[in-house]
Amino acid sequence: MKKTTRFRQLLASPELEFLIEAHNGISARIGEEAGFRGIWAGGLCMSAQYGVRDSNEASWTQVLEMLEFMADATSIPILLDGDTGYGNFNNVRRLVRKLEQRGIAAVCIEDKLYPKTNSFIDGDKQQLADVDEFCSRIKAGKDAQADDEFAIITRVEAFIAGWGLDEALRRAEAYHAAGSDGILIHSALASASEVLAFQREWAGRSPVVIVPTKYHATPTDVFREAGFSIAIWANQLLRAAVVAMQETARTIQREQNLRSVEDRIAPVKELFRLQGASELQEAEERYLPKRQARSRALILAASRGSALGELTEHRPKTMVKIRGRPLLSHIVSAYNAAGIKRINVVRGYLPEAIDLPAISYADNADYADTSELVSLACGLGSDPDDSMDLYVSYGDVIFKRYILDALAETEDDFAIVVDTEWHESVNRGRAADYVSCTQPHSRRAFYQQTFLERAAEDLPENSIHGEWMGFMKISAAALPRFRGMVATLAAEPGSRKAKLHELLTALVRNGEQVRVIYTTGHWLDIDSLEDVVAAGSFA
Ligand code: SPV
Ligand code: MG
Repeated sequence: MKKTTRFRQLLASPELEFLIEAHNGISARIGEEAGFRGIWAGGLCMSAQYGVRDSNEASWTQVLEMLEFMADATSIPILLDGDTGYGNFNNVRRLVRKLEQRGIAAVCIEDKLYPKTNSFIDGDKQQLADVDEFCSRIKAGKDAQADDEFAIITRVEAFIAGWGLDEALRRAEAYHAAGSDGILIHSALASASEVLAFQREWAGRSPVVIVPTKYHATPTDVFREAGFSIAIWANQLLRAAVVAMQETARTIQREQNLRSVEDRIAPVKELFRLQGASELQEAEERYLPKRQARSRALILAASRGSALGELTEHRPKTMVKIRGRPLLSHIVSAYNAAGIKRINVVRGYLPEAIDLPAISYADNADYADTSELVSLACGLGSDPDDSMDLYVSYGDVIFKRYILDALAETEDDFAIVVDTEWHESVNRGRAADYVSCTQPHSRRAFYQQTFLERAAEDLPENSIHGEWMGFMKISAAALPRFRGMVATLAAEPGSRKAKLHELLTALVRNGEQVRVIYTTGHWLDIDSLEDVVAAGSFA
């Protein structure tokens, strides 16, 4: 239903209806949410929120601008307090057309002269408009409206200006004859006697609207029984806000902290809600091009690294310095350079010694008696977010960003990076995760995808195709499955010491395809003092 029609219904309703004052978008929405069926955009509060006087100091187009925000923020009709119509008949015509364009349902104009001032400031000194001239404003406004349901309420200021009931009735009659859709009868008395006397004599010739600001103590039932059409609560929201703002400003100024105010003010989230922030998020989903799935990283860094001796007496291996920066900081930089900034590190040995900023931490308290699988389970458990791809790597492996870029290009659920230079590790007799794949590294592997078959530390040399560097990418879609598998495996008796290559083999056993990306070099596993030295030139 059109807002104009809804306002007409309020005006014609046999019940006493109410309008609540609002002066900007958020107060209008608050009024609607409270259950009001209509809004009074009052001149007093609209000008006050701009910090100026209710004397046409804010231009009518500035009022119009704010009205547009109010109409956009609400679904209920707005009655504008249009003061005197901002001029003569010509200004009223233009006003009516502009109000219709901005979705305003009705306007109230008062029989005074431009520039007007508020009725409660020396009201009896205020000059009323010539009746005929004011009627020309009404007629021009009615002729200008494009929508038949748009309403023009005319406000009789006879009581305010110190005239009596007869003058009020004479004027109301003339305005009614000129086409006014309802009379707003205003009074500055502390009792409702003037408006009640008018209502009795007017005898229902047209709907009568009142503003009980000064006679606020009169019970609402009195208005109901008198048969008024609408009562306007004309300034209470802004007055309430003023008290709250004054108290809050003084408190913050005095205390220079937010402790005592924080719980007494609306949470920021409430502002978001009133602004309709969630609708924008939904719209972004609908309209914006889908961004590449974002990624996060999980770094397993629980072990001490005893082979480094004194170097790890007061810090875990991942905090050993390479070129003046902890190993972990090099790893974080490589992730950051690949656009991955959300990083979770699983700590174990001397957790408080790992304190790089902008990282979240999970602690494997049992690190001394467990192995990588338990740390992985611990890290996965600490971050239940499955909306991003996950990269897993070790806190003692430094690498070039190239490795991450190669992984990022895969669209597989599971992908690992395998170094083709595995002979060196075999020759040096160091423990390494060897893998056997669907095909060895060759030119062919460039155009035919390679998948993992087995991973172990003790593969027979003739079935080794490479060495796994500990990098694994799990797609967001596969993460729930991956979590399940890790949890099941970690819960098995005897798996407390399980290494990650066992997880790889378990994935294959469960029918998952684990994509293999062959590379040569570009990474370094820090296992010994020699490695620390070598890392200096690598980094
Ligand atoms: C307003 O709210 O701006 C009004 C009502 O016009 S009053 O302030 O009582 O004049
Ligand atoms: Mg006003």
